[in-house]
Amino acid sequence: MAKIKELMKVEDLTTCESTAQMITKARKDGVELLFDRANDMKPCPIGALSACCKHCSMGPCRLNSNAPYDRVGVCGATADTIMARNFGRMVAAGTAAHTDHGMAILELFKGVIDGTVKDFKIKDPLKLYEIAKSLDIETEGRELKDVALDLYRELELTFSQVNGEIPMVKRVPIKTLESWRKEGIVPRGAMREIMEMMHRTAIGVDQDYENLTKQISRTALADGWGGSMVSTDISDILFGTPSPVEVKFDMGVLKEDHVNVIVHGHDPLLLEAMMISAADPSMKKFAKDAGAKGINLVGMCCSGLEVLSRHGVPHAGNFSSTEAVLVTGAVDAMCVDIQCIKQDLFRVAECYDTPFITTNYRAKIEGAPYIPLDEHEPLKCTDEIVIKAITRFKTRKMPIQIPHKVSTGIHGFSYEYITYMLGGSFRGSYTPLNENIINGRIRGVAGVVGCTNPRSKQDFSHVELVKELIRNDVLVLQTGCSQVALAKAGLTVPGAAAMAGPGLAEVCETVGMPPVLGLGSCVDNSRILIAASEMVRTGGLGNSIADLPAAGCAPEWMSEKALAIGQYFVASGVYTVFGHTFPIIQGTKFQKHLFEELEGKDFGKWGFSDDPHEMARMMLAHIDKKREALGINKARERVLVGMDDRRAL
Ligand code: NFS
Repeated sequence: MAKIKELMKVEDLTTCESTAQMITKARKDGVELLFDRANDMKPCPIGALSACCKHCSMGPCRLNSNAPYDRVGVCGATADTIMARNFGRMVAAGTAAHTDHGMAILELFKGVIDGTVKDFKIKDPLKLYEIAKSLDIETEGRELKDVALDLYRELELTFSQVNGEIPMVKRVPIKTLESWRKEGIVPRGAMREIMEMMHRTAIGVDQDYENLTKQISRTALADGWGGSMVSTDISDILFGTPSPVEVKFDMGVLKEDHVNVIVHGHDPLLLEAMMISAADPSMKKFAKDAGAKGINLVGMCCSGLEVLSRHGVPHAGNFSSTEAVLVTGAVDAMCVDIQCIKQDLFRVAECYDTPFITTNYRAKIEGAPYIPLDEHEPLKCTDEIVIKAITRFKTRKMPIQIPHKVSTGIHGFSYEYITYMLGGSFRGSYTPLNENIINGRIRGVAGVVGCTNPRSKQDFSHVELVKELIRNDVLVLQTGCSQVALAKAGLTVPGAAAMAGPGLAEVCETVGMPPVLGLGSCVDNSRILIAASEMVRTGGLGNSIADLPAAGCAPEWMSEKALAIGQYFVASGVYTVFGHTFPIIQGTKFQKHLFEELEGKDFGKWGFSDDPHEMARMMLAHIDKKREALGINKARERVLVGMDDRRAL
């Protein structure tokens, strides 16, 4: 740990007790973590405002909030153009991440249909038929394989379609879709949208922030209703659609007497394959022979979230804890695939003698071992990793210190399960949800999602915000690292209804559900879009997603993927609040456009605050505004049906 001037107090860095313990230990061990680096590296003030343009070599041109608003770059680009261009490229990068992931899952699906991939099969044919039907593919009396092939061909358009509208927009409420058509932002294939976004943000092309914003929305929609949605749906078809399952969270899931294998990343394939390897009797015997009680498979970040909601695999923590978990000394192997993998993990792993393995050709780390995961023989990779882990267990040299904290939560609330949960097998629908919103027991719905970021106290804003929302009768849907924060805080159990307002608590108690529903990884934000569409379709809450008493928030975001998600929620009609920082200069035209004007086009709009209580206030005010517009702002008195009413009926 070289140059750090003054270390911040651990209690100012995180509210996660396990991570706090490990930061303290790492400091004692002389190992630097991202929290310390964040302290040592002040963010560039111009970059933080997105007021720097380096799209050509006449610059880089730096404008900032102190410069006069009419200061322009060498080519004449205004602050609004520069900020919109930068924003567009960030959204394009986030969209590329989700859609490339989605495409890889679709290719796996093709391999399963062709029979070239043998370790996986179609696990949820019902969902396959459902999705096919929703895209107008003939299913009646046809073989599963034929329908699957048609579905593959149709969904390939999500990525490659040059003109027209991508297939999944058939699931968008018609009024929302009409507003997109009016604005000219119905997405074509993601490749086309990302290509055009990159083109339009090059030097001397699109220099009108409003026109750029249209392409930003179109690109982001190709993510939310495209790549991400395909990723979720095909993963469900291949690995099973989640339904509620009890899961253990936090670093206490590591077991000193077991071989601990951590899978961290975003593609469910690695963790699904690892489950097969870890369950193999010969591997189990090998682990026993090495003196272990068994193999303990643990997930982290988003693939961890996806797989836990399908199989109940324990989860050790979110983005800001991935280095800290290595500090326990108890990790016998950490393997990673794509996205949110900090380069420094390899160095920290080396400090604790933990094998660290990259597995995806897209995401290697200089110096780190690479064992390719080939979907045609995935177990070749995962078996080798398990063997490495067992070998490390046998020769453990590092002292072990596992934080004991474990929380248990119920997760895996897919859109399909929510339908069933509310009405049972025969009357499953979103009607009870809508009715409870209309009668005011539930004030509204919020999606609280996204990353953790060492520049805000880990988990703090997620937990504070969600507590305040449920206290105000807002049902909270969650994905990503935010879901992990709330799971660790113990709010994903039905008992957490005790912390909810009386209306929401009553609904939760009746249904037996937690007030905070975990839906999965960040690509599973598409589940929130589908749930929102279903609420519109069910009736009584307006005609477009923008009419719903709903809001979204990513209080501790850090990734470009989060900006893509935020923009597709905004374009879909959701008021979306981001916390901690926003890459924009306040008071500019571009800022006004994103934060105010978009709402006038039947879209949502952006909001920003760095205080979770203020975020809650903003979201509640928006929800109340929508309730007022729908004429349901006054919670109706609960009317009990008496004998006279029954007779009248
Ligand atoms: Ni989402 Fe998943 Fe977490 Fe943020 Fe990273 S893990 S895709 S980007 S940090 S929520």
